[in-house]
Amino acid sequence: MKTALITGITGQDGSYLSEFLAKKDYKVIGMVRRNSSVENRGRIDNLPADVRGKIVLEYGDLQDMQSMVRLLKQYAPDEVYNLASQSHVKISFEQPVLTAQVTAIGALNLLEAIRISDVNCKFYQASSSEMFGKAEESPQNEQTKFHPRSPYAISKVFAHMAAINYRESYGMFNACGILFNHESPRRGENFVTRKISIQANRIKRGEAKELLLGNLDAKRDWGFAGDYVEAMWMMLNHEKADEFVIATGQSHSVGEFCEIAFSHLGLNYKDYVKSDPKYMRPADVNTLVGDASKAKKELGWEPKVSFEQLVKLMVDADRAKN
Ligand code: NAP
Ligand code: G4F
Repeated sequence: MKTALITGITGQDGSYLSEFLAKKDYKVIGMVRRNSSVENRGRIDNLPADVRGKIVLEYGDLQDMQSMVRLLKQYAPDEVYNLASQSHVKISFEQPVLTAQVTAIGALNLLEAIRISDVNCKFYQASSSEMFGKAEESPQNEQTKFHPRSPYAISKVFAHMAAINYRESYGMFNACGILFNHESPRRGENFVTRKISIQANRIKRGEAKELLLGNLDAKRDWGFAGDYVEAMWMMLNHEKADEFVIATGQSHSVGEFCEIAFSHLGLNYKDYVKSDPKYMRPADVNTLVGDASKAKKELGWEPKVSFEQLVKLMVDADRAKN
């Protein structure tokens, strides 16, 4: 039985990856931060009992290297997935230093913890399409130049390059997945897709009158999180540590997401969606679209859920919760 250590296990991707690995008979060690309440563990605690039974939660923090050295020595994992970060782009403008401490230096802390613990493990870094930012070419692939547009994206570039540098310097098996946006019913409520799927249902039930958003013209390459965690595992089980873009190859605007979500509930989004400066960013990324040819060819990875299916499954999941 293999052992995987996951940082960020309580997040969207952490829950899907845990589920995926548990079904492959891994023992999963999830690093969790101390909180005043354990309510943020819902995504893990609600997994089926046979899956939950293979997950052990342990305290640790990306900002606390000692806690990670302890876990690495205790469990000697075969695979380490670094999914933890301050992952909200708009909030990174409000907390730039914290974002860098967690998302950039936190990743370096973990790489150092692996190096000094001398544990023989493979390492996955959750890199982001936000690193392309104001992209110079479209679609973006592994060779596209980075032009980060936020403290979050700058931090991700640092962590990405640190993972590559530790591979080159110390021979570590460090793979970086440059993942484009991926969503699900487990997406955090303040990311745009989930904000739309929740509020469209509230409007349908008569509990709200409008949905306030920021930039409706921004375009993203949106896929399903369940498909994307499989790519993480494929990267660590590939013959060589490398970088891979993971994307659907199609881009849609925030407005299009609203259109499908509202019409799925029999509503016209134009009657309810309004733009509010409060949700605008000092610098936004207007359009991102990824070219995942390398992952398709070398890993055999393919996205399975289409954009329209994704929007509808998120709206349906939030409808069923009430
Ligand atoms: P998420 O839902 O925001 O989850 C982030 C996780 O990081 C949570 O478990 C959070 O714990 C944990 N965390 C935050 N600060 C920490 C710290 N100091 N020490 C330890 N854990 C900490 O993010 P996600 O959507 O699952 O994304 C997973 C990773 O992929 C992130 O690194 C994100 O930046 C990256 N990424 C995401 C996407 C996407 O579209 N989803 C695309 C590209 C890259 P709490 O529950 O305690 O807050
Ligand atoms: O849903 P978002 O907040 O996601 P964003 O900024 O693309 O970042 C997500 O995907 C990245 C991968 O490219 C990850 F690395 C990152 O961790 C995160 O998971 O915003 C998407 C777009 C933006 O252009 C934003 O300006 O939607 C626009 N938007 C318009 N109104 C809004 C809103 N975003 C949010 N969160 N809230 C709004 O009201």
